[in-house]
Amino acid sequence: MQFAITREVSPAIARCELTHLARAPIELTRAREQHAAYVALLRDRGRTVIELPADPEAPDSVFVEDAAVVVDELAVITRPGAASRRRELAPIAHVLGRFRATLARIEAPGTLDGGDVLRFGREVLVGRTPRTNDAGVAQLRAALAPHGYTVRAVEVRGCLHLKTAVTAVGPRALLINPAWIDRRALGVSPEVELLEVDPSEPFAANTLRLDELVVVPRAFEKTRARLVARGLRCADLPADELAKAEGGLTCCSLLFTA
Ligand code: CIR
Repeated sequence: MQFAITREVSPAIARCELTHLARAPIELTRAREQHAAYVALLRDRGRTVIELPADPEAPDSVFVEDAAVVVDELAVITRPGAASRRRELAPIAHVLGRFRATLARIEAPGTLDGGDVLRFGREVLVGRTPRTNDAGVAQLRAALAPHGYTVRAVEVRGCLHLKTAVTAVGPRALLINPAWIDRRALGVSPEVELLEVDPSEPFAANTLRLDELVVVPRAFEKTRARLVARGLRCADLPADELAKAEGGLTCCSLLFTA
């Protein structure tokens, strides 16, 4: 079965961490409506959704992706780079413990945000960002390498996470914002197709791939048109309210099979 862990938007979302964006008022009701549409799409696409209740003490807890890296063989509970986010881990670890016999953990001094981890087949790219350090990358490698994954650090500049700058839109295709990530630094094999966002839509690189469907934030029509022209099946979702908290589409779920 295919599962998705999500978490309701915290009433404290206005106190979220921000790195590259100026603080703008976030409408809680609107954020919750958009999040509900996201959860509904996951259900439509056959995911069994495990929705955790909101945590009023954890402003960013809707962004569950950052708390864990889940592969078929095990789950790795992260240690987020922002100390305010570490209380988010326990409930996620509790749920994942029902599905994976092994839960590895990133330990101090390591830091790692799940948003910095892009799995592409057996290749795992990890963004080196203010949230993810070398010790975090090394610990993730130690946890995944015995299962046949290659873990490689990638430099990212100008955005929060690796997946703000690049996501997979097909089994051999990545969508990138070349302003935030260097094509060559990605180091993927030459047969991997690299598509680019429309330059007027820098945040469009964070798409959510559900089977063959590529979900794009509704505001990014031009990038979506590029993907459609390339023959990809696309859908959109309203995502602008949580985007003010520097969150994208991948951030709001942890997807895995069991
Ligand atoms: C943060 O700065 O941690 C949150 N405001 C946004 C996290 C977004 N998560 C993600 O990109 N995976």
